[in-house]
Amino acid sequence: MIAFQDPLGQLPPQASTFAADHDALFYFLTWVSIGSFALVLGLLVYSAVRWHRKTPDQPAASDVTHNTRLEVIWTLIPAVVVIVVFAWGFRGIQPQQIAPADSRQYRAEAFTWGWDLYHPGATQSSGELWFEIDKPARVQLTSRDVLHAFYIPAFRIKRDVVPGFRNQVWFQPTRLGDYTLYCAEYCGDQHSQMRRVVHVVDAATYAKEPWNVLPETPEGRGEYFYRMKACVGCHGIAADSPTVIAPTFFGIFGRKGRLSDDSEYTADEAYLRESIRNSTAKIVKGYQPLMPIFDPNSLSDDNIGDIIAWMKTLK
Ligand SMILES: [Cu+2]
Repeated sequence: MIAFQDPLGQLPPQASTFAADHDALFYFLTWVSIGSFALVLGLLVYSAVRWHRKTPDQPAASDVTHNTRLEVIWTLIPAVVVIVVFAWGFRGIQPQQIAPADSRQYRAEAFTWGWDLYHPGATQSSGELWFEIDKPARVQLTSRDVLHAFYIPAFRIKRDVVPGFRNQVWFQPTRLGDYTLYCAEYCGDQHSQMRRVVHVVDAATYAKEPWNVLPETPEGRGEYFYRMKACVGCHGIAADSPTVIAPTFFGIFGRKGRLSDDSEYTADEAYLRESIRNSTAKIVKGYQPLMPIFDPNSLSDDNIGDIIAWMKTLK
């Protein structure tokens, strides 16, 4: 591993063992691109000024049409640059392919538009991720619906999350702090909502399993799940929230209305439970079945109870 610091301070902090090498290659490419752009443009401008025709009938200053030596040079130099970039990139990507045997096993399942994130051994998902500093972590990646991509810029890792296919990524965090996980594959309307905080913590903090620490009241937990399960992307919580994609949660408990088959519904406890667990069972008139399905690993019955307790406060 080489030690390379971002000379312009334009990149995210280097928070994994992959970052320094990645940044060195990034700046090599940047400088080579700027250098060749300046060289070509400079020669072009110089030639245009130096040898342009001064009068319409001025004869050409030179009748040279071909220079083999020059052509060999301008073919060889880019070829060497391409080979260097390929070799550098290849060498850099190799260690990213195989996770060390002692990696902690995480799991991330993407859906429109959020993430279910599982810590090692956990059967219940959490909304954010905690990693221990200097410990390798492997994340298994699956999608419930469409293409997404697991992207943590501070770790310099990005991997496609493909429906029907298991992908994985690994890294070793080297810097304490909070970073951001993004979806890097445009996946629909609320794609930009697919951001989550990832924490790099010391061993003592990690041992306390902070991902199991939830708000104390049912209403507090309900609001937490509302944000973490990405309900927030479509359902507003104010009386005047937009209701184009999905109904607002304001005053939802006890609300009456019509379903797509014109039957009547009342949003009581049972109706809300069913609609959160199995969103396509009943569709409110005028809406599309867009909401993801939440199985009990993603959202337990207790979690749903918390959400309903919180919904009752929205009025
Ligand atoms: Cu996505």
